[in-house]
Amino acid sequence: MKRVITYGTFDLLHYGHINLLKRAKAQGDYLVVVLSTDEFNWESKQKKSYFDYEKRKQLLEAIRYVDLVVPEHNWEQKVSDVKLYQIDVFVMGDDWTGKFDFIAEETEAEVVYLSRTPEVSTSQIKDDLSMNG
Ligand code: C2G
Repeated sequence: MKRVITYGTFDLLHYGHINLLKRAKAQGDYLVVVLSTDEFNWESKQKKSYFDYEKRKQLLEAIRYVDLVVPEHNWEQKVSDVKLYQIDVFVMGDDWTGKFDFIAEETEAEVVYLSRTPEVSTSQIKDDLSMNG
């Protein structure tokens, strides 16, 4: 069983997120999504998600590619997560390219950066809605 992990806020879930989750799952057989808590978003990413953690978790758990959703509390938990969940492949969108290469040095996991889906983002959705009502 090849186990994959990825991280994110996944607010206002959109097809860019789905494309990422689909390709992440295709890297193995089991996908763990580590979902940023509301506190982590606010304190460390200066993001206030539209949907709270429980709702974002509920949405992710409804996606066929997702096998497990667990909380992301801080930036530092990735190495222990990879070990805890016996991860073989660590996946992030390529806006993070290079930022998590240390995972491959400190664990047995391979690090894979997948291309982002162009022209869609949570912040763009929010901007469009606030401008167009
Ligand atoms: N993503 C994508 N295409 C988009 C938008 C997002 O492929 N158009 C990917 C991002 O690259 C990321 C994942 O979807 O891999 C989740 O995106 P966010 O919710 O914006 O996650 P982020 O804020 O980057 O949080 O510790 C890592 C952080 O939790 C990552």
